[in-house]
Amino acid sequence: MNGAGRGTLPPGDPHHFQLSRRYAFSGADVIVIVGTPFDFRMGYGKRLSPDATVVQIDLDYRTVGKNRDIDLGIVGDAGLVLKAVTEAASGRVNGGASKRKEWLDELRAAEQTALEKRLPNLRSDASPIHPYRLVSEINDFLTEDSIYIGDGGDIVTFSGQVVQPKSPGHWMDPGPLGTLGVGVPFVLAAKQARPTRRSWRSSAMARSPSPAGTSRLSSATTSPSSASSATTPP
Ligand SMILES: Cc1ncc(C[n+]2csc(CCOP(=O)(O)OP(=O)(O)O)c2C)c(N)n1
Ligand SMILES: [Mg+2]
Repeated sequence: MNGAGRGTLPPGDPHHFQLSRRYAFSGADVIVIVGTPFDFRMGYGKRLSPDATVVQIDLDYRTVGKNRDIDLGIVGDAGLVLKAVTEAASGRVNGGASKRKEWLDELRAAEQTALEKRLPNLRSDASPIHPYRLVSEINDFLTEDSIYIGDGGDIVTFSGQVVQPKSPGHWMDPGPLGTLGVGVPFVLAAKQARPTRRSWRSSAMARSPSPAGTSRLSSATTSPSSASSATTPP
């Protein structure tokens, strides 16, 4: 899942994977890309296995098949298209999820390996704080209603690997063009759209001339947005 899709599956869902996207792209037989362009996060399509059958669904016909050849393109509202596909496939799927168990287990193992690699930094007491520890601490504070807004380069990458928004629309980031500076306007917009929800903004503020191999992060702010009120969500 990329930023726009984060939270679509809740953290506990058996199909929720956060750290194995690249692994999945390189090993899958069929890849269905829904509502997102082949942008820098997918190596403009290069990270998808060249042998995979690729289906792309998007509302905008200009996005379908852009940057990478695809096997099937469907132009339309993602929700409506997926609903129609589900209806058409109902009762016709041979074996269903049980047939994909082996692949799902493989992905889960890749996910676990990636998590274990990060664990020392997630728990690190180092000063300045390691970005993994920072975003992990914020994640522990998120409630069902929290909207997480990331603004930056590295901090969004770190956040994307750790932070788990609880439902769709509860994560905002600089998007397919990586446009920095969206943090404050996104907080204002989120507050306007969902006045009773709490928004969290994370941005890495400064660089330090740090020794090679250590974090470039010298300070970071994480705060409940100044635009958010103390109103308890309903
Ligand atoms: C508007 C804009 N200008 C420039 C860039 C190119 N760019 C990508 S990451 C980056 C550095 C960002 O540094 P910082 O805001 O400190 O975030 P961090 O990487 O530390 O999270 C720059 C300049 C961009 N993505 N968007
Ligand atoms: Mg920075």
